[in-house]
Amino acid sequence: MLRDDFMWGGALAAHQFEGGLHGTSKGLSVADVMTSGAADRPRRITEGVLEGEYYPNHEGVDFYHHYKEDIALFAQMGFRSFRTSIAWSRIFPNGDEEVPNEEGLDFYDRVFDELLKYGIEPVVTLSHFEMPYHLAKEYGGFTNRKTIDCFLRFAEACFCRYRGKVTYWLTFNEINNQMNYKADIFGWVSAGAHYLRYEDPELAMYQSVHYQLVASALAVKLGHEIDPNYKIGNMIAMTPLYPLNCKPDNQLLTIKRMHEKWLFCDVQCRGHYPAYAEKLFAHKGFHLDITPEDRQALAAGTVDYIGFSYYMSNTVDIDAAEQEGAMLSSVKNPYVPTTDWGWTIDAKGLRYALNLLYERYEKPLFIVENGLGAEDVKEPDGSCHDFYRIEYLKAHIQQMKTAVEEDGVDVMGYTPWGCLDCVSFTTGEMKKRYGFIYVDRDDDGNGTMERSRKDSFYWYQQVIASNGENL
Ligand code: P53
Repeated sequence: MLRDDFMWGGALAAHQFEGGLHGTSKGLSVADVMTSGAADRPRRITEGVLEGEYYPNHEGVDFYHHYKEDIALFAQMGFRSFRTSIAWSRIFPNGDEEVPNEEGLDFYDRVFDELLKYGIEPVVTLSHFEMPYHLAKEYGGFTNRKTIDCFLRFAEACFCRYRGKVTYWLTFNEINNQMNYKADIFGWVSAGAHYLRYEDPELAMYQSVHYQLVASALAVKLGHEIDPNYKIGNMIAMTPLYPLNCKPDNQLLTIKRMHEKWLFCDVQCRGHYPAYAEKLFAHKGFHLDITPEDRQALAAGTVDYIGFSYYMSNTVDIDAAEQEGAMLSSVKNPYVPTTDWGWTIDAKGLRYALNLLYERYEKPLFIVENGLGAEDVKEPDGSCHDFYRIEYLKAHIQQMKTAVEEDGVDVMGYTPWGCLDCVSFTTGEMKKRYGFIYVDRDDDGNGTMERSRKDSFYWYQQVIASNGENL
């Protein structure tokens, strides 16, 4: 059985669903200069907002004006929690102001009040891929130590303002994605930096990651000082890796490649860099700016719980890696199918991930994202028969329950991604949908924004009502 107070809900991120850029005091964020793309056509990052380009995040699915209606639908499903993020550039439009922006603060007051009215607990990510554009442009984002102070001013404004309304916080969304510094989009949204433009992109990435880890730790400490009841977690993209076979080199490669995720979680849970990271910096000759005060900060700011996303597993093979010379690649796993966007569908991988995390840290785990991106069909009568989504979620919830009931893993909650259809992060598309609630909006920005319930809406309603017993 899951805990009685299990936090069933759903998850979204401000830049992907809020909209509310035009006609408000919100500043541009790094997500606001990203065009739309597709599975085979990467999103482009433009120099500011250009005439004639389409930026899907500017309007998202207009939660800014639909929040009452949307939250009522979440309540109807029985949500006990809702994970969202605060758009940093709504609170500090440029990021380096001294004083927060009242209109922005007020918006989230209204959103949190509306959630609390229905007994829905907000779970809030401070930074989900949406640093103010000005900080990226003028400071180089987190490659610059000054950005730590800007982030802390933002964190403080939120921690002080929403005291008594929000208890559960997360610092940086999927902080480990930027390890793939060769894909520009990850460094851009996580750090506000184009790592590839640096003389040594890998060095720039590790330095920036260090400043983010310090910022995260200082925020955890500050949050606890402002309210000792605050529960503050980290957030990693947990894509567990399997070795392709029992070749010893593949086993070792898997350990090595998992370090790309563990590094972040190790620092945020244990409060210091693991030995393999210190060795890596030494071997590469990276003399990072890590002060004794930074190390104290990391030690004093360990997280209360671990938040993570789980969508898929990946598989590694030493021969393929050597051939491509690309250590970050994955090979095909013959035992699991893939989605239309090429992500593996592997429910047991979730149980595996939960075990890996719990064995390593023994901290409560919160699955703050999971789901299936698929092209849905809305029927003329407004219904949507997304049985494939139900199948995906059901299998994952079953594996989560096995991890709790048989393996003894402590899971606090489950908030599937994109509970309301929203703009896809990697492709900027609308047609890659995750929601229980359909939104009438297409890839070119056409549509009425009308909301309607999919079959999965009614299914999830009974899952929550039975605390996961009736799947
Ligand atoms: P979209 C990679 C692997 C797992 C999760 O993604 C990932 C990524 C990409 O960083 O991102 C998370 O919309 C992210 C959300 C995002 C969601 O996955 O590209 O935290 O912002 O929307 C789904 O299908």
